[in-house]
Amino acid sequence: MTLCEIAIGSNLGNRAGHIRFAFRELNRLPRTKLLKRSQVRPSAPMGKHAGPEYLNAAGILQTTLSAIGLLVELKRLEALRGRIPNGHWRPRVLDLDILTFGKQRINKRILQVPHNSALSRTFVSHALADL
Ligand code: PH2
Ligand code: MG
Ligand code: MG
Repeated sequence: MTLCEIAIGSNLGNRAGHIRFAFRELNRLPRTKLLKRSQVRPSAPMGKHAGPEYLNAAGILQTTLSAIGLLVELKRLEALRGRIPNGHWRPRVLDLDILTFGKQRINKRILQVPHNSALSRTFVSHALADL
């Protein structure tokens, strides 16, 4: 059983609806429970592709999935909401990032955990402070 922190973001379409969907579906993943959910806050888009304002949130999951198994599920949820892979930091309907996965350190091309660059962003640290 592993505790992990997930960052949630959306800056396209029905942003609040996408975040509600994320919380609901995270709690329905196989072998997984959503233990805590942060508030949802607006935040100015950070990074090179200025776009619409984001809504950001975070949650804590308890899971017996592997980190890669969880990543596959998160990508599935993003796609269900209509996300089309369109490159790094482009506007997106739903972004679900694994910030931490227990004490594991993972350095694969598809997954880096802990997600140190994300953990240092204010829209992530504000959400984590709620948990
Ligand atoms: N996500 C990004 C890039 N910039 N800015 C905000 N405010 N919130 C995000 O979630 C975000 C971002 C890439 O994942
Ligand atoms: Mg992200
Ligand atoms: Mg992502």
